[in-house]
Amino acid sequence: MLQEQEAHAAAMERTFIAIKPDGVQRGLISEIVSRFERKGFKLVAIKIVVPSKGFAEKHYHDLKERPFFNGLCDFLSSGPVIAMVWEGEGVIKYGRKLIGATDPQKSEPGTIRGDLAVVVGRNIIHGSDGPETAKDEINLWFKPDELVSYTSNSEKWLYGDN
Ligand code: IDP
Ligand code: MG
Repeated sequence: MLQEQEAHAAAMERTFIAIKPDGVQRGLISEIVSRFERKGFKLVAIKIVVPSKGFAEKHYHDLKERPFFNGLCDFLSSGPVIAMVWEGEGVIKYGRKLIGATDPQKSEPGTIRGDLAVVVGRNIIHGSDGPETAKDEINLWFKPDELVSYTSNSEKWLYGDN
């Protein structure tokens, strides 16, 4: 039992998820939050913020050589963004599955972008693409004391205890 609890704790991951200005303006906050929530992932941080252009450039620093970088950073800083941290086993990789392919034309139906977006420049949501990026992005967007560690009532039903 203790071993299983330790294995569960070790498998726990956190990822950074943001609803971009288009998702907020289109009234899709609750739709997106509910998809992560119903899956069984746990919300450990959330806030609404209008990022500055400089902040957007930091967030997307990996893409600074791409032709769409400037427009992308203008867009991310154009209005309110919902910044979140979600926790759960496999949440980094599975969060990307829930989100779908970068280009909504290629995202499968059933994914967030597949169901709710049409073009790559307005694909409504961001999710960290790996463990290192997740750590960096959580640190960029949140102070440590903004992350809330707690045990959810449903955890034993989601993960079992034997
Ligand atoms: P991701 O959001 O699926 O991780 P990235 O390749 O990291 O995709 O690109 C970051 C964001 O840049 C995308 O979500 C999208 O909004 C935008 N983007 C990516 N490729 C293009 C493009 O070819 N044209 C315009 N915007 C793009
Ligand atoms: Mg990315």
